[in-house]
Amino acid sequence: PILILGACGQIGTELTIELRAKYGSENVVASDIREGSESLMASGPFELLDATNYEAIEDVVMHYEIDEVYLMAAMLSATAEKFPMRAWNLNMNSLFNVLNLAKDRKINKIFWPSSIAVFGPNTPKEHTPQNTIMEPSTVYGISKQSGERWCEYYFNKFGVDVRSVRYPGLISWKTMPGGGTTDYAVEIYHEALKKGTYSCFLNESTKLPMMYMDDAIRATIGLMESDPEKLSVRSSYNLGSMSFAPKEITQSIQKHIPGFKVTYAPDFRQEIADSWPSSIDDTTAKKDWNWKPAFDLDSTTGEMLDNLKKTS
Ligand code: VAH
Repeated sequence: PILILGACGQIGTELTIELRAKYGSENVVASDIREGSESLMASGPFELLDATNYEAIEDVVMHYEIDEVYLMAAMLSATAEKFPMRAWNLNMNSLFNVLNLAKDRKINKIFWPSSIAVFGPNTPKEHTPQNTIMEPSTVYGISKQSGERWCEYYFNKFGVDVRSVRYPGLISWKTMPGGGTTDYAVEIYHEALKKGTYSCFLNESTKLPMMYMDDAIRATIGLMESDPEKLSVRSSYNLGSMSFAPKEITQSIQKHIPGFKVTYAPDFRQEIADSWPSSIDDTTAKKDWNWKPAFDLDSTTGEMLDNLKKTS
């Protein structure tokens, strides 16, 4: 059976749905610090769990005979700048909990998300390589860089089968993101439909690597199902699909909503975004486990607007 920590978050919600569809609801235990949507709570086993509490996780792992853990609980980049020590505690101690469960052979496979936030201001910005300078300047990025080092260490020293991808900004409609710098790319669709206008907290030319959630979920499960012999990276894989700036996503929306207007009011998140790459080289993921994205900006916009209209 599988345990998802942080199952009520932006990625966790969709991973829970997909993994339950694939492996059967009873084989996927969802957990979070608070309860989730009615549909999530009704669709299979759920446990209230604090991902920083080792004994609580261990109890759930033993009770359900869990063998795989997806650790999706974290504090994201914008919020982490406001609460550095809480972010470090959550992001790192939750990882140590699952790595140590695997080291003690209580579970035998882990997925842990890294992020383009591991890169910093002096990292090459275009086609950022798998191996390059990484001096992250955000609390969240520091926690992700450190987490990658620990994952690789536990793989090399203790044979822990931990797998990871560096997610770009993720765009989805089922669950709002919480406290990220790329959240503008989700909010903008909601506001375009609700108000026809949006005030963007990044400037119009801030180009960032982005991905539609369906691609991100497929990549995550695809990596977890890959032959371990083929995996040459045990820190975290670069993962790419598209890159765009607020002005491009605005133009994409205007093809459906011609009168849509965006104003720009950069806030503290501009500095975070400026420290990140503009595009990612994911050759290694393509080579090791046949990664291939399916959504570009216009197909993402079509999916987002269609689904938000249906569910609003
Ligand atoms: C954030 N959505 O903005 C997350 C992600 C690459 C960005 O890590 O913090």
